[in-house]
Amino acid sequence: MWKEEIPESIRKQMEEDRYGLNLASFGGLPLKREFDGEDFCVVGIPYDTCTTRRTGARFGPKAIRAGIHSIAGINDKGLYSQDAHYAIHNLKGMDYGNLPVKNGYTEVSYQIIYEGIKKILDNGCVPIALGGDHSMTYPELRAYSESVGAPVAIIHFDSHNDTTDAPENRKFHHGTPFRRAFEDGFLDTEHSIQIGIRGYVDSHRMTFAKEHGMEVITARELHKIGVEECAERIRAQVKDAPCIVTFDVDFLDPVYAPGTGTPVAGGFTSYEAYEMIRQSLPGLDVRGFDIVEVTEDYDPAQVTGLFAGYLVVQFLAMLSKNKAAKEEK
Ligand SMILES: [Mn+2]
Repeated sequence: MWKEEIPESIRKQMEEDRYGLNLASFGGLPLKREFDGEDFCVVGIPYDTCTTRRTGARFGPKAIRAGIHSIAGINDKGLYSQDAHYAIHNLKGMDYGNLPVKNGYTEVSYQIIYEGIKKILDNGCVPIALGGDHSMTYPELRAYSESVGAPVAIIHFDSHNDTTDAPENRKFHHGTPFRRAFEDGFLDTEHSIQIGIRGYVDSHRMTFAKEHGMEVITARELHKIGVEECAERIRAQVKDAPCIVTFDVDFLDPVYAPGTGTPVAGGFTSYEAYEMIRQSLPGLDVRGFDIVEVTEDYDPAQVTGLFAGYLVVQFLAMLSKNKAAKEEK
């Protein structure tokens, strides 16, 4: 027979489900839909009908939540990241679960995404959206710009510009969100920046970005200048504009993130991505975050979800440090 007595501290940890093993919430965060003064809210957007090549990003939220289990959890000191050696002590978070999008029905799903992000913002939380294909950032930007009362800038990590000028009948897909967002007045291109671009570089997509004052750092350029200089250029472009971070996992080289729908070789390492978040975001007015295009069906080792979960932790660490710095002032 085992000893029936469980020390109180251990019992508390067990009840906290710190590795999210029960209902697989993000990092074991409380899975709920009522808000209670949280700083951030994780939300899954399992929509991938707007992909143009390989589908499966609808399973991204599941893969990202699964990826986080082994690397972070809630303890008395908050959500922590072993890599960052920093306990996220001053943020209260929750996991909203997934938004009830309907694959195959783009416009109603956009409405659900817009309403979901708006609700999170209206409750004073920073949304952390787990995608899903990249088209979801378009309705997200509507919610952000309404919340701010002005167009919002993007810090956009991707191998593609996602500014395709598609004709009417293919207006909405994962290659068009930032052109649509600009046309509708949700996107502040003049403080926006795209980083890591290496697909369709000589095309109208790139011309659009440049014509509207959006800075672009191609993959080739980034390999040359390195993370530090890139972080400086991000900060110089965004300045104090309200912005969001939108991260397409195909920014990474397929070696580091094989689980994605439109991989392009010649990309970046997980570590470079984490450093980019750490070095570029301090002091910026970041209103939200999304990580998109995680398609783990193509990744038998499941390293893509692991990367993505960990990226969110890096973002939360920055959010936490920004909050602490603001409170010190
Ligand atoms: Mn993209």
